[in-house]
Amino acid sequence: MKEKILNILMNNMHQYISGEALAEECGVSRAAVWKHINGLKKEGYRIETLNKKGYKLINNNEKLLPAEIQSGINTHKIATGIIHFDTVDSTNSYAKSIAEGQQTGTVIISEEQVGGRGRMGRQWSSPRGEGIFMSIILKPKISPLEGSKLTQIAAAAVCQAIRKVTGLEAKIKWPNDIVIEGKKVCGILTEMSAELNEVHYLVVGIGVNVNNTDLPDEIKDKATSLKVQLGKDINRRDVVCAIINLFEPLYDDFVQDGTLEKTIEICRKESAVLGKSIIILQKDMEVKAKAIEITNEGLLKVQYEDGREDMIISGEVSIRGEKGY
Ligand code: BTX
Repeated sequence: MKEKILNILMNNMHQYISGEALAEECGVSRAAVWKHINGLKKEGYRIETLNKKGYKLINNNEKLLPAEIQSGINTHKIATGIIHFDTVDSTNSYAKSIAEGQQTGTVIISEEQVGGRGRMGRQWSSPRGEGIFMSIILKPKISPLEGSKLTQIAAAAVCQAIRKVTGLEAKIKWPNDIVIEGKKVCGILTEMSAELNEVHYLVVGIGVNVNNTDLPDEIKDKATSLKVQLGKDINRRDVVCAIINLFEPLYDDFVQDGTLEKTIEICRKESAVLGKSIIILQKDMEVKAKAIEITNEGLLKVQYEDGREDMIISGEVSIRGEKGY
């Protein structure tokens, strides 16, 4: 109901709509309309109320507010609960702090992060209002050994979402980046709380550079944004909704039917590294190899220069293309 009221207000942006008209269109009482309007205000929407005239939605400056996202998704579990922040340390850290008490699929999203994190203690640049910073809390009944598969599922969903919304040729740089023209546009950080054979929860964190134009000097050479690539602003909400809508079926395939088939098909088809020479970076070591296959389990099969083959599990590994992808 809240989404329906929001939709009507959005379609009549900057105009007053009477409580009576809203009540009639939604088939509820005026008191119920008032209750939902208050709910929307609490979520951050600016709605003006004027006696006798009704309610008017003021431009929300494209914030990624929960009801707005929910009106653009068709999922059953993912993002049925959304917690929105104007600012937060890290959506992954916050998600972990509340995960025990949340149901699977809860999404944390923020307009900015002041302590955005990458893997192994690295930083993730997260300027206000420009990118997407979101984390999904998941509680699948899987073995902890399978946790990294969630990164592949998220990568497949984000890659498809970017292609669908922008038409840009996004590629997956195994295991956790999405790149365009060899530059990083998205990073995925999957974190897990588990015992030896039981997962308590996983948090899949997704950071996408959307409307950034001024990327920090340290990453300028290797990072890009959708806006830089497309030459125009992109609606962040469209990208968020597409990610959520594309993530759920791939996730369901995995947790309900135990199959990663579609995910791996996408990871192979859109791979930025398969068939290419890469450098594997692990702790202080750098080894040259060729990426030859992504297995059905989501591992990367490589061949070293001496001909030996190896299977690489994501986790502590990064790879770099010899030619910069
Ligand atoms: P990563 O360790 O693979 O990549 C981190 C590296 O990427 C940094 O060391 C830096 O070189 C580069 N980098 C930093 N910021 C950006 C950026 N905005 N665009 C491109 N490159 C960048 C990747 O880790 C995983 C990132 C996950 C981020 C999400 S955002 C929501 C959630 N919350 C949170 O704190 N992290 C995740």
